[in-house]
Amino acid sequence: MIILTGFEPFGNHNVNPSWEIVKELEDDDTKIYKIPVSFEKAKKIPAEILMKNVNGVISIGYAPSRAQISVEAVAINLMDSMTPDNEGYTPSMKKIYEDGAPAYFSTVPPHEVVGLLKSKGIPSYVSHSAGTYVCNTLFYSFLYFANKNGLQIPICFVHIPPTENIALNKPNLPYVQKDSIVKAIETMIDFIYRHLSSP
Ligand code: PCA
Repeated sequence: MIILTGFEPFGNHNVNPSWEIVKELEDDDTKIYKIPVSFEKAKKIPAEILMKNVNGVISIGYAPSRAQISVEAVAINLMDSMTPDNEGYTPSMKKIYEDGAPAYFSTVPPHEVVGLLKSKGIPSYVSHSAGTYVCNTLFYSFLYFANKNGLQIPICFVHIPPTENIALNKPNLPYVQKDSIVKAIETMIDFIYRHLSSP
């Protein structure tokens, strides 16, 4: 079973393309979760999900100002935001988990993934910061719980740019076709099954 997560809308964005993509990929072997844009909720959800028998986790978040798919290399133990989450919480220089490491690396090799995506003609790059908003908190919390419980699970995070529907009336906004992003995530699911998940 592969777990895919996307987020609900946040800020002034009335759709979150991460959820639109994830919805397309649900099937018998792929379970999907819609994550609230809430620091407190996002830090607790990974524990529940990882208790199930999972082969891998791919979390997706929307990065409105990025122009390509970015595969995150690392999550850091920090919540620091200028804008409130959907519950009105605006943390400043707060640790996600007091007993957590300063950072955890993705357990899916980001350069291999990006190499594979580029070989399929999908523009993408390795990112070294998932930010300090709710996406980083979710990614960190997955890695924190896996680490704490000795779970060797492939866990990764992908930030996606705007899709064509969002860019329709914004002539200067960079975007990537939704179909390309769906193909990118399918490629990552396949990569996890072929190279990383235990039998
Ligand atoms: N993007 C935000 C939170 C939810 C989402 O889709 C982020 O990058 O933190």
